[in-house]
Amino acid sequence: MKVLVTARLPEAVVGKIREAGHEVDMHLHMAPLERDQLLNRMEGVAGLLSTITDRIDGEVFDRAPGLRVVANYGVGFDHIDVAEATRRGILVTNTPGVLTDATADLTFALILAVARRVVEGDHRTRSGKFQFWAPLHFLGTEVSGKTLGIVGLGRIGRAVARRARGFDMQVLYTARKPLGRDEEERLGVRFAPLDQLLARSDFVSLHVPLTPETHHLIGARELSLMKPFAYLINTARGPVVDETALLEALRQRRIGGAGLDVYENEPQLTPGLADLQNVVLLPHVGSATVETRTRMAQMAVENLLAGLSGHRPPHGLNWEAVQGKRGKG
Ligand code: 8YV
Repeated sequence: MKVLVTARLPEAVVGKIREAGHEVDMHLHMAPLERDQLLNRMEGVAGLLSTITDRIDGEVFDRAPGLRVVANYGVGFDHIDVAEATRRGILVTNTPGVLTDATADLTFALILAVARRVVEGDHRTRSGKFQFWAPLHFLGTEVSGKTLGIVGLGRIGRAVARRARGFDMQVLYTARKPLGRDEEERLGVRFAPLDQLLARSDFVSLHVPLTPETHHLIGARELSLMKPFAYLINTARGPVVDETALLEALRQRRIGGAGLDVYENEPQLTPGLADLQNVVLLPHVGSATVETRTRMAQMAVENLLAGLSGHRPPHGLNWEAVQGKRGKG
């Protein structure tokens, strides 16, 4: 069967698709496939291994009537129309778990970077501006012992909570379904409704998927509830935050700063954001370690091969629904 891999992945992993007897068409350039290129390359495709930079919707499915599986290289799948895939009997899979630690680590990298002005300090030192030491020079905010608000306590949110313990932080969280008391105690976290969490936290870190309910979850009103010296950290999805409102809050110093790995209109930034001192901006690298990206590729390929051979994949998002459809079809 024909498999389209829309981004360059390690040869050792892609080799597994060939070993299984499939023909692989892999996009080899670093820059993502343009929409037209993606549509043109869909002809005859039965398996699609794709990334966040591809919008996978009905128009894509129309080009490949024999498409059986879309294996997403990543845990978040807001760029894939899963309902439409299900309607057409196309299996969609993702790669949960393997990127949890890398993303939680990066969350802490951002917390520390914004609070201790790591990037600003690096620039200052490189540019020869470190000319003396003084007691009141280059002060930041202490992280240890502060309150961290985790919005969304899924796999990554929990991993962030575990790391926060090492910094003796108090951890508040919001979740669709609060945990039981025992589990809260085990994790060292306490439930707070979003408004309270925002008002009480020194660092607010977002770990919710992007859905219609979480779109602009953090807007002008929510930012106005935050403490004037609190920091917002986003390693989840850009559109969870109203970036224009965030820019305004940062400009007016209504919050202390922000550490962002994701943006509302990625890879574009809201004009003005990059001019601010009180932000650290990363290019969506939450899962970007050699170890994690290799595991993601392996898991995506396992999912893809299972789907192509009609077996239950390790991480299918719509396996049961698709089985039901195929059964009827
Ligand atoms: C990936 C991510 O970089 O898994 C996710 O949801 O955002 C990142 O880990 C991206 O999805 C690659 O497709």
